[in-house]
Amino acid sequence: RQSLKIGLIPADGIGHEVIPAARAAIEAVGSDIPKPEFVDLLAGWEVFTRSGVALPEETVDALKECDCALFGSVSSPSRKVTGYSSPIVALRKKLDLYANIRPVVSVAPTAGEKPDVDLIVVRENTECLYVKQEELTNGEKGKEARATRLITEYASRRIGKMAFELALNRPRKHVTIIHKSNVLSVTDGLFRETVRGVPSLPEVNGRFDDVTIAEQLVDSAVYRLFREPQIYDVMVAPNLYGDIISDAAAALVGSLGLVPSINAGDNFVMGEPVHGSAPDIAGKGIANPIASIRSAALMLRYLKYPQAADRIDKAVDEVIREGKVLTPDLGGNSKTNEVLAEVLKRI
Ligand code: NAD
Ligand code: K
Ligand code: MN
Repeated sequence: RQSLKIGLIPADGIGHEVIPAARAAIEAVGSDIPKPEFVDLLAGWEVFTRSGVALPEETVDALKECDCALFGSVSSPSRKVTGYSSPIVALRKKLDLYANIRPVVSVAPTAGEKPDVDLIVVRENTECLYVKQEELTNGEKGKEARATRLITEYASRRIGKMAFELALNRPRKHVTIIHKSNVLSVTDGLFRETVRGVPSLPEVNGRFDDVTIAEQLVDSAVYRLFREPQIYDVMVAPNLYGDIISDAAAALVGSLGLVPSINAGDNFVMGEPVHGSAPDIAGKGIANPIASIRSAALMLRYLKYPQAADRIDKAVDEVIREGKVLTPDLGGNSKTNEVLAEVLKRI
């Protein structure tokens, strides 16, 4: 590559405060990556209220010309608004970013100490209840709402492969399948069986034979996550469970403002902090930029620039360990830009 074309979609709320920080971190790694070229793109609630479109065609077209992208967060309303549909859910489908990879790692107080939490949530990113086929009807006893929950063998298999692939590169090589097939034996049953079957697929050729497999019902998985998070290495889950488990895991490491993710497909990757647009703190300049900065590192790692990713991650680790310049979500009183400045100094 001569240059690295990166689409930037801050979207709404604190997205405008944290995505510029991620951009600055990428610029700081210099020659460890091809020259970055940034493309500012629109999506979200704010652009919807101005133009009536939450995900402009131009944004999707421009992304297809990019090597990768960073997405901030959208402010999706909790009520139904005619014409509005979450652009992040749509983008994941349009670009076939089928895996949402969310590493949750506690930063040890001293270097070299084993962190209590060191896991990756691998969330299926295209189906489950997020196909958003909902209907409201009038039943005999009042309104009735229904939703379709789609689980396919195809999507379960490719997310399973992704989970085993990731496990292969980790010391513990352990995959836990999250499901609720004691109740949802057809949908979650298909997910569970398909993921379990991945290691014996002919095309896999025994590559995953060293990976150990466990499974856990989603409710008790959350319970065990809080009591003994160290049992988890790679957790693979259908879309909704993966969404919930990763926010829960974020609480274990101190803040949602720390947890990064990538939306990955076979041909494209989009970094994205796990958190939302945080309307309660938006505009105050106190959003934690670390989740976005780490999302940039994760994206660069996925694109096979491990040196650049390591430099960013190490700088962030140091700032957290030192504990002097932190945003309020981590008990500090520093601003977004002050945390960024500390990170940039160390990159
Ligand atoms: P949220 O993640 O925005 O906020 C939850 C809590 O965590 C808030 O108290 C917030 O202040 C705090 N927080 C989150 N990120 C932080 C950061 N970087 N630094 C410091 N504190 C941080 O979740 P919510 O309040 O339930 O949702 C707000 C909006 O975000 C909703 O409209 C929701 O639809 C949207 N959302 C979008 C995405 C996405 O873009 N993928 C994900 C989740 C929620
Ligand atoms: K987000
Ligand atoms: Mn979420």
